[in-house]
Amino acid sequence: MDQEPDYEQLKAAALSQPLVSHIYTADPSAHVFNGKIYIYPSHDIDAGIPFNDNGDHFGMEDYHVLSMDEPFGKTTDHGVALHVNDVPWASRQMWAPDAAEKNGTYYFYFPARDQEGRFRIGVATGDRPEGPFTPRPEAIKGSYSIDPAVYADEDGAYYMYFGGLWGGQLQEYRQNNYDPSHAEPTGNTPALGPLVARLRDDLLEFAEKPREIEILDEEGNVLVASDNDRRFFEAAWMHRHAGKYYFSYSTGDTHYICYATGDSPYGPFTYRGRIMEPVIGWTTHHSICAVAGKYYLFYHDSVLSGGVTHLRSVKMAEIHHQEDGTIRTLHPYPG
Ligand code: FUB
Repeated sequence: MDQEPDYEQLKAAALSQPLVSHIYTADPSAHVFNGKIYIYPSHDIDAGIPFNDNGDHFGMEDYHVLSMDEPFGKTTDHGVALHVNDVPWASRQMWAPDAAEKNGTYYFYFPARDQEGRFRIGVATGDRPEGPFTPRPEAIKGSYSIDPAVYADEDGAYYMYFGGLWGGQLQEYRQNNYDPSHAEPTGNTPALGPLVARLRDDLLEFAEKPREIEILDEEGNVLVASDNDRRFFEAAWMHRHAGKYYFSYSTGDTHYICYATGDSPYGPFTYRGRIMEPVIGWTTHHSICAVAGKYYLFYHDSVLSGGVTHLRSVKMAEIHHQEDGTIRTLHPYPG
């Protein structure tokens, strides 16, 4: 039997400490708005649902927005920004969100199960980065699965990246069509890719059908399904550095945060390495935010809750892009 980790020791050895400890938070999407860092996390609770591979125990009901004036500064919790009871189409499981700003309006994107139990992605708007946000009555047309990440490109276009396997239901879709008889591919067949869709100018709907992204190995072949150490699982994120697009993601059951680079927001992206080794807890999920010329990784782990996988805490650490464009791998417990 595996020995229970010493959480006090892990806490002391950790790269960083939770940004807040009065609530559990996870899946942090960080942005700079109006000169401040805003963090849009999931709000973890214990909904009393037993653990399973479908992630049913992640029974979150609402979202809080966090902010700080500067990296590693005091974190403010702005309270409830959106509750599942206020979203007409959603039934449960308010999972990893993101936000974007355009012309002074703030757009909050979130996945939740609809009344039939299928994940959709919704949008809610507000006039302040911390909310509250008013949800649209319907989910985004043509949206499915989980983990929206909205990237504002330098030319003014906005793209949504999304998708997640297993409980995130991505394996039940092919070419945007739902068929619950489909399972995750296996063996040497291509792994399922994440999706990307450009958003309409009003940022409320897709401007195009979602396209599957290819993540390639060093020889230019699409990563295969059995390559669990490198294939996409969930937690898509996009950032740019030195003219390149960096697509980063979680490998799920192997617990890495990896990245791949390319020349277009649509990919293809070539696998480049790991940003972070596994954290305590099953899930790993992150965002990358540039502040005053430095890049920060926002991530989570379950050390504070003593390893409870659905009670996580958001943390942050600086990351470094090296001369050759690679990112130095972080170890979450280096001490
Ligand atoms: O927080 C619920 C789910 O766990 C997220 O949507 C996934 O990315 C994983 O972190």
